[in-house]
Amino acid sequence: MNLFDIKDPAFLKSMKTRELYALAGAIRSFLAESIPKTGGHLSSNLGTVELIIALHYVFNSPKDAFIFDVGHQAYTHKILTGRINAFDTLRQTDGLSGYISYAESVHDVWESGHAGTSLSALLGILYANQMKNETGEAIAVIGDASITNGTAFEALNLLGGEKDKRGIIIINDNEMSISRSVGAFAKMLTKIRSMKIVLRINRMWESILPRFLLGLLSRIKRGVRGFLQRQNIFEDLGYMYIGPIDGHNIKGLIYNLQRARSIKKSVVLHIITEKGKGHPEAANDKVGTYHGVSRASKVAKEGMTWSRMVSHALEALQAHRKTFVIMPAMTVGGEFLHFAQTFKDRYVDVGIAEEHAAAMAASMAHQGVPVFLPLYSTFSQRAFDQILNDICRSDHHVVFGIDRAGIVGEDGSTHQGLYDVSMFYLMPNMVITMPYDAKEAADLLHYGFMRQTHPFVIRYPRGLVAYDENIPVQFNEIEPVWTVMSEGKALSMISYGPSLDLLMQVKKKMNIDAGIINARFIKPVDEDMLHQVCRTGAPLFVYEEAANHGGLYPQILQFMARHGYHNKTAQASITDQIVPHGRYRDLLKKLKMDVKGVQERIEALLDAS
Ligand SMILES: Cc1ncc(C[n+]2csc(CCOP(=O)(O)OP(=O)(O)O)c2C)c(N)n1
Repeated sequence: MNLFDIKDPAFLKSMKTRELYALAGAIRSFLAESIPKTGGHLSSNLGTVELIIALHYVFNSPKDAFIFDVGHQAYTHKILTGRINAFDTLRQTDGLSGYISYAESVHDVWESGHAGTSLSALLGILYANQMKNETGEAIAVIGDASITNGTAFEALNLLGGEKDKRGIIIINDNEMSISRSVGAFAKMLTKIRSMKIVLRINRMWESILPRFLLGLLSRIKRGVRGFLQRQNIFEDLGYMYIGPIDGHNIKGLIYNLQRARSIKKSVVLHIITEKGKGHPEAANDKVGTYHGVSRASKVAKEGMTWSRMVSHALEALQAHRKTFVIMPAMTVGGEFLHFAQTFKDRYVDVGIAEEHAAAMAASMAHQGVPVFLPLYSTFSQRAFDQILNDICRSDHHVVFGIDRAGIVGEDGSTHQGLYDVSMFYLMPNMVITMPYDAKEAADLLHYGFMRQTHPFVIRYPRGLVAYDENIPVQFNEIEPVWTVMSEGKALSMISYGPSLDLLMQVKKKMNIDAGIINARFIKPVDEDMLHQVCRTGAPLFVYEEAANHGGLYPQILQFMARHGYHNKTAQASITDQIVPHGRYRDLLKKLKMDVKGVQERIEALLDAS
């Protein structure tokens, strides 16, 4: 069949097993070819092809709700629900989202992007169905790493105790998070999985026995297992556990999904998949390089990622201060692989557990250990309470590396790093910084560990920075003040981070006598510099690639009100809106935060002055 003709998953129902396998082959080939062109989650999607086909074969979406944890592994679901024609726009501006999207399809019933929420969503649907007298099933697909997330455990606890509700939880176990899964839960799954003989025997019976005999056999097996073997954690929590099941055997998947549907209590279906299946490099990748791939680019990009630059500088800092790194599951994206291998005793990957990581950091800091806690800006939101209550309230000296700060582009609304400045601003004792360039980043890192005693944030964006790894890192003393990057009298422009480059371009393009100030210490503000700037009487323009509310601009306005300054002001930032996925430069343009947009804002400001 032609994949491009698929409009709706109903066509699957009449297909023979043989045809379903052919379909899986065609989808996998399509994904392997298409994803590298647009960028996207390669390995996770290559692993879920048969599972998603079997789900749509057995259940009736959207009456039956499919909930995908994170939502990064659901490309086959997008294809079966009629979206293949838009795959060349995947993650592009105005194109198909890389995640589940309410706006795209009625079959998309749970958006997240952040890990661990699917089981809560499942419970939400079960309760909503009860309220609305609806009968649909709710099925959550959650990875072996995401299920170890605290929020997933909270829902697992609740659902297991529900007597009159039945949810189906599918654990998609590929032994991998982005890198290898960590912790005791992963070990437990390995133990169940390592009874490979069980898997092999299951597979054999499923391919040769008729259905009624399979049912009889599984009842006998359960009886024998209950007799001989300790129950596993899921059974202890009140679930019926079915598994391990080969997640690439469509016949077996269909049989077991139908079985799950016929059981009265909540079910955990433990399926074993191969991340990256069908793509030799992705399948053999134990590090996580193929979890997400970037769009193929014709131009060689210069520089190094900010993440790599920071981890490299932190390695150099070890000669001055031994620091411990607590990493919640982002070793690869955060570029800490080399650090982890070099300083094995100073590094722990704690899994997808940002809240835990922050509380643990507070405790280590209280013990006097210098801790570096790298968090993507968007995932730092998860740890709001621990950062506020356990770190800032007690004024613990933890240094945060807030990665992917600002607009992240293709990952979209769930991943934009726009809220951390506001979030950290309201936290007492917190010091917030953002370097303009690599040199300033190294100096701030040094300052953060060697001179600060308060909780300290260094934010840095996605993307590249000019940096040569071969030149030994220099750490220079830095004062907690703003700097003047360019002198000028007609206007003062204030920003932080690489956005300052954009202001320089604006100055050049408009040919105006503007001062440009690097507010590298976002909190606390440099009051001396603000007095100097305000006293000139010149208008002020503040640019922040961050949410407006609670950002630097409101602090400057408060400062001016406190001190009776009446300079005209204007700003560019992200104000009370959701920023979708797309190319970075397209998004800046849409937000009127590119050179042209800023120029217009400044012209209006100067006209009004
Ligand atoms: C709260 C949060 N932290 C980190 C991430 C980044 N992240 C996206 S997918 C992923 C790994 C998920 O692994 P698993 O659940 O096993 O699914 P798989 O990709 O292996 O199918 C991580 C850490 C996230 N989405 N949400």
